[in-house]
Amino acid sequence: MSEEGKKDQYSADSIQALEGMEHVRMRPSMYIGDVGVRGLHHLVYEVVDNSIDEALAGHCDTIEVTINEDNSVTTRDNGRGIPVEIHKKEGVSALEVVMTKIGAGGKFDKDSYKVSGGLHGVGVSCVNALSAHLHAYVHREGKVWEQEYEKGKPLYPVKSTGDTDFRGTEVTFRPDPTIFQQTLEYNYDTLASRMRELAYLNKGIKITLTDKRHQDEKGENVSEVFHSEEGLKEFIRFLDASRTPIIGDVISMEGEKNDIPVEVAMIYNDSYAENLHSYVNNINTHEGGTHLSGFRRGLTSTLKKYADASGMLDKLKFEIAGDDFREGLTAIVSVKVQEPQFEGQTKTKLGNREVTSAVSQAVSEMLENYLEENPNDAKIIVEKVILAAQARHAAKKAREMVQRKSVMSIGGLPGKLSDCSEQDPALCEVFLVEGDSAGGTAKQGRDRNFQAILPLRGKILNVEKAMHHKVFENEEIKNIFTALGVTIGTEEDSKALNLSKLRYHKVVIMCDADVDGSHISTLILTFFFRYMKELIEAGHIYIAAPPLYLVKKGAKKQYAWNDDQRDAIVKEYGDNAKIQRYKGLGEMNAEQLWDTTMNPEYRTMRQVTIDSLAEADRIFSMLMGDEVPPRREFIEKNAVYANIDA
Ligand code: 0RA
Repeated sequence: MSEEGKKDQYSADSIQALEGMEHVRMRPSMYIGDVGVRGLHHLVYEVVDNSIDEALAGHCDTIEVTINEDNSVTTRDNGRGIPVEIHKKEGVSALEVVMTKIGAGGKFDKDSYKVSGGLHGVGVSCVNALSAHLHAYVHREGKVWEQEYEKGKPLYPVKSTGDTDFRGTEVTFRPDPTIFQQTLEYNYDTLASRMRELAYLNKGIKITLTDKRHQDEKGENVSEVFHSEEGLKEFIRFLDASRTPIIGDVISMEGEKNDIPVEVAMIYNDSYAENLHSYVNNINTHEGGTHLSGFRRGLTSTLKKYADASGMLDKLKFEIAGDDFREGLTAIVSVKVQEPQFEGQTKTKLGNREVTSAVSQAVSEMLENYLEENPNDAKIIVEKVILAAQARHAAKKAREMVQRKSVMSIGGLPGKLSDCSEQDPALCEVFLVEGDSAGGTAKQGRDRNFQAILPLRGKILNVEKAMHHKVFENEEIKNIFTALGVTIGTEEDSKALNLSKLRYHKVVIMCDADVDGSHISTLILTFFFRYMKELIEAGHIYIAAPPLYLVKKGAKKQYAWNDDQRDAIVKEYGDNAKIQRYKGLGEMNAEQLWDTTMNPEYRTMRQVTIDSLAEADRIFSMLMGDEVPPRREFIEKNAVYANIDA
């Protein structure tokens, strides 16, 4: 029977009775989030998290991850090795129990220090259940032990196959194509960015990532080693590589408060962006939570106390707000919590109350020491805070202007917006189009029932370098806010977006397919990332993909989106095929633009997603910052033109 058939037969009750492994195969998203690209990569993280757990317990310092030619993945560590003796209760090897019992997770020894890793902490059995084939090797006490599985079912009992001097666990798994129907292809950069993050979060561990699918000029496999001796301190330097620090070095601390291991690192730079990244048991808590509140509380109270005592605030006519202490701040908070409670929409918000005061105390102690020992830096920080407070006052006025406008109905919509007639936002799309002329073509080409057009004039403001009030005063940005119907929370401590009045569920950035166009796309994306991140996270932002070429011969014509496609069409048409290179949207007429780029039946749009907030932050600051060399390198590495779709 097909998997689909099974799904229909089982009722809710009988699902409960199902064996755990079968349930994982029937409802994979419950365990790994989804069965798309993310879920596929999650399998690797799940196994690696087990190796990291071994390292945290002090038994492992080397992890190797290899993407094999067939897109199977091998992970290898020098931990204790999964236990192999006969499990008393189950009557089979512990290795088999770890690999085939959901929730066993292998964590039998409750006494040892261990915290749950993995986004859902589901363990390697889950990876096994979702793999067409998995081969486990354990090197332990001089012997090699092996077992293989298909879709989680053992092919033979655990057997010893030889002697070894090595100690550790090796797992090779090939994801099941019947589960991962969207794609089976691993993305090197996605894995690299997670391995790098893990290396910074767990200093001292050496993580090697190798891609056997690709070789460099010398014929060697693409490979990188991630290893950090200084941990979060180096992570901050990496994140802020394109920003200019205003204090001597990264401020950091590491310690335990109320039995909770806390690590914090921070620096102030000359930008206006607040970059806080928080982790619980190595999981990026996108939605923050109690640890982040603790960080904010510790930072605010300590700096406020220092500033008050310094007398520098005496002439200030208004109160300093929490936000003011975080302008130009890049910080990472990482805690390890035994039984984390995850809340929020994406279950990435820490709920454990006791963590707030632990982090707050840690941050206060760290900062008090630093300010005392570095009076020059202390003065620079307080001056920055005062400037931020003054700018915030100006920004608040500008923001209120935008709000007032967006509350108004049709009359308040920007004059340049050509709206659609459909009223249901879920069915509506808005195209943000570079330039008035392309805007005109799009306006003629669109389906006015559900597609709206908002032309943007030339280069939009680089928000990476602008102060907040300048951003809210900018005409194009005001137009985007009012057209989308999005408002910003007015609470001082929460600038969360209100998406309930979002007027279009698809917001499409449509720019020329050249370097200038991609620069403008990146500027618009930077704006969304810094000021409307929720819109990206909710999957509302898309990038249109106009074709690069039109190939014609006689009455025949076809579009091409890259050089390979173009060459294939030319080959098909034979001699005398005429190639037209589109330099911009403006060269297409309305019908062509509709056919290739706007018609939902034929277009290919790319949805903008964020794999790693830390990585996205670093890339945006680099692309939009002052330093040219890293930007050039990024653009060259990412070939034809720079795209951010990760
Ligand atoms: C169960 C118990 C112990 C370790 C592990 C599982 C373990 C799992 C994985 C997965 C990849 N690498 C791993 N390394 C270890 C504790 C071991 C003991 O008490 O000896």
